Amino acid sequence: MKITEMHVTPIAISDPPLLNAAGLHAPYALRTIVEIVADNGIYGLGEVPGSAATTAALEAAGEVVIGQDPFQLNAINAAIQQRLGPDGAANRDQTPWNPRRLTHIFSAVEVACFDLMGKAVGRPVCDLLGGRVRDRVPFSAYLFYKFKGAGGALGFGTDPNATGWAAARQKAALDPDGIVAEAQAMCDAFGFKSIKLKGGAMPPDEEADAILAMYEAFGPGTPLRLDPNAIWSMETAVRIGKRLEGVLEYYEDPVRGQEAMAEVGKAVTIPRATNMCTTSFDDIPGSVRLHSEDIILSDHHFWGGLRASIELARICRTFGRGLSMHSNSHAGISLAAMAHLAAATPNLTYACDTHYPWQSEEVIQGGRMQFDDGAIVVSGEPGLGIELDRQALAQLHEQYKACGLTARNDEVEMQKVQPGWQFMATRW
Ligand code: GKR
Ligand code: MG
Repeated sequence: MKITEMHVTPIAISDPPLLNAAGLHAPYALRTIVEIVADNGIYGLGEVPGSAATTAALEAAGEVVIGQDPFQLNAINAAIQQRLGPDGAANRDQTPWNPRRLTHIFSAVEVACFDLMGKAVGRPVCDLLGGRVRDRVPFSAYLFYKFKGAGGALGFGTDPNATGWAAARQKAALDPDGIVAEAQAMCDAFGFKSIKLKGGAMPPDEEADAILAMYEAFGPGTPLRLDPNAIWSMETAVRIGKRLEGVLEYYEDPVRGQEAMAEVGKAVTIPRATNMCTTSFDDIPGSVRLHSEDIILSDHHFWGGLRASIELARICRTFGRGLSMHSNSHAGISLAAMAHLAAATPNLTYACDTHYPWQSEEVIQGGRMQFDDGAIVVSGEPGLGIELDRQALAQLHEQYKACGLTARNDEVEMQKVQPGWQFMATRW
């Protein structure tokens, strides 16, 4: 089997005005969709965080992917690396998301190849990753502080006819009551059993109050997580950590860097998790030496694909790290890939993150994927078990062209609402 075509399509999906340490989500989240077609007519799909640079890099990668056998992932990786050059330094310190280009590009291509391979042999992707250890992949409710509105256009318009979660997700959530209401609406709508609050947006004690309000509302049996995206000082992280001991399931990136995370671990008994200080295989020696975290949030987009994520899982098992999964705003191709990966990863024992409830548009046939009592039921269909909705893809590509965004920049979006606002590596 030979790859004969590779199509790269940037899309923009509506995203509400969600707040985080880096600022405010733009009205649209950018994703890039990759479709790889083989000489037998079978196609495979991949999806990664989008930007104009990602599109250009994927198009360049396409020049060397065409002609390859989709089963030869090592050869494809080597060819892409030769075409694009090696990854630069992760530079994770200054941005809340990971800019490693090669890792991203290969991840998109690799997932599309796995989809293709699965369709070619008539087996689901999880079977190609070692076989499923679970049929259902639990996800967590991912809460954000947010401004009122639905997103989709600057001005954060709301749809007066929205009902259910679509109505709830338009409401503002700027204090503990708002966060509890958001949590209840999201858990009611999707059945999630674990809850994560994206912090770093409000003064730390207010975020701790929101966690304590949820502990009160949901009871001690509900796993709670708080993620300030490394924007707190050591003093704040230790003080707030002490307030939340016995309450949080895990404390995600309270401070910046492996050394600082290790220091928090000496003072606070809550397990520490990261998707910011240990984000690549190069970071593993430092993680082990310092014990910078107890749990690593994997993400196939950022760790270099599905096979790399399985390798990460084994490293986590070897060095006594728990394993959870990180998310950004995404569509169904990513969600399907996350579900197959989690299904085939024995030690992925925490409910995975997903931003999916905050999005409303889809590129896959049949529309939005459904959560069943907080979980995605892993498809037994060949490949990822999804098909491309070509009309929706074309519409979301038009939306990409019309929206004018070329890269994620939450600081610029925040400045539209609060002139002069600036990202700070340590704010509180
Ligand atoms: O989308 O605002 C966001 C998140 O803050 C995202 O950028 C993070 O990468 O979800 C992520 C996290 O867990 O750090
Ligand atoms: Mg995080």
